[in-house]
Amino acid sequence: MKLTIAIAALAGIATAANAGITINEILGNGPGNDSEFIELYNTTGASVDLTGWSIELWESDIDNPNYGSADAGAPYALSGSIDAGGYFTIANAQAQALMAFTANMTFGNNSIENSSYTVILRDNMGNAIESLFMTDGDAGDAANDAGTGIIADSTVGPDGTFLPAGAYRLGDGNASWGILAFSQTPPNATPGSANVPTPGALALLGLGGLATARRRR
Ligand SMILES: [Ca+2]
Ligand SMILES: [Ca+2]
Ligand SMILES: [Ca+2]
Ligand SMILES: [Ca+2]
Repeated sequence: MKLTIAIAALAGIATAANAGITINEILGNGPGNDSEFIELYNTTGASVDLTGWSIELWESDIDNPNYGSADAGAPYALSGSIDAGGYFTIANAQAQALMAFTANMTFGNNSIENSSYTVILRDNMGNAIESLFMTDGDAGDAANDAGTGIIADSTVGPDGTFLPAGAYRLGDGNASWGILAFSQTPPNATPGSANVPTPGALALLGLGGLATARRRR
């Protein structure tokens, strides 16, 4: 028994160490027509080549006939590298203009949809490195990988009865998430720079557990 537990623990550590790159922040439905970006964060002490990596977005509304299909222009093929302890952003032009940053890669408008979706980060071997389920809370909506149900590594939402505009880890690489405000009054998005926990975000967590890192079907 003890041996089994020890092996499981080691396996867990190995998985975390292998991942290294984490989905750190996402804004899918923000000010303007739709400011959108995804931020990755390198938790390791070495630069990582993202060539061949991809970000998938899967339609996750059970009442949508496209449930389980790739959203918008997904998957998004990544290129370039991410520095040790650094960030990598993919964003639409509007988000870059509004938030005054230059993304590592640019995608088109409406690249992240505004109802339940599942984000999967995949490495150059096709391994699922991490998954994030953003949900509007409707019964039946579910995290999935091309239509096959998964238990997402993280689930965020709903925000009231809506899909959260976005989500950010409460500190880079933190296991817990806060919800980004649609208005981009605090808590503000920080594409390409450190995530800063805010009292507002922590209060959200304390009140309703609206954002969690818990696994959910
Ligand atoms: Ca829904
Ligand atoms: Ca959107
Ligand atoms: Ca959806
Ligand atoms: Ca950030």
